Amino acid sequence: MGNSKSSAMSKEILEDLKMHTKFSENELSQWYENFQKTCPTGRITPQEFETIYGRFFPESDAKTYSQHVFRSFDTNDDGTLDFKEYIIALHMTSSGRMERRLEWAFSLFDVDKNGYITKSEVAEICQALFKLIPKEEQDKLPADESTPEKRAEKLWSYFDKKDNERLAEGEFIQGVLENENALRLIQCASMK
Ligand SMILES: [Ca+2]
Ligand SMILES: [Ca+2]
Repeated sequence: MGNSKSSAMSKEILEDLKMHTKFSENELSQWYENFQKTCPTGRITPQEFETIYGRFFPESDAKTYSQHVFRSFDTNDDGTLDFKEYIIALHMTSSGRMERRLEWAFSLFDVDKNGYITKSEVAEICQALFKLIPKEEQDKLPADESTPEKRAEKLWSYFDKKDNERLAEGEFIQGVLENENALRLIQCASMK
């Protein structure tokens, strides 16, 4: 690189991240260094993300799911993940606080980012989740979860909504908190 400016995190971003996450300045600087190393351009493309993500699911097809995860992390919608988005994502998905993780889950299911989840969005994410389950494990699933369509149907039924109604964030989070099965079904089975 040879450009010293590009290797330092701006004060503004650092302050922002310290405020919005529980990470320390030390941790953030460490991550920034690693991020710059793996990603010299400072931006992760969907293709790079797919490659990174796919390593966690060697026995299944993580492509569609990783695209959804990427979309949920790309908060400014510019088609790439910058360091700030990456750290916020890390914070939300690894947070010990269930509610924070469910806020992220909501953004994952809200495919068109309009602030509501519809039944067809649930169906779309269930399709992607299903592909993460290795073939031999798919065969062992209970009858009412054995296809993406059935899984979506079952999950939607926990929210007490008609097929043409939609879920707001609070309803989604509450519904999942109140029902262990719903919590299980919004996650990928192989990621325990
Ligand atoms: Ca972005
Ligand atoms: Ca939506």
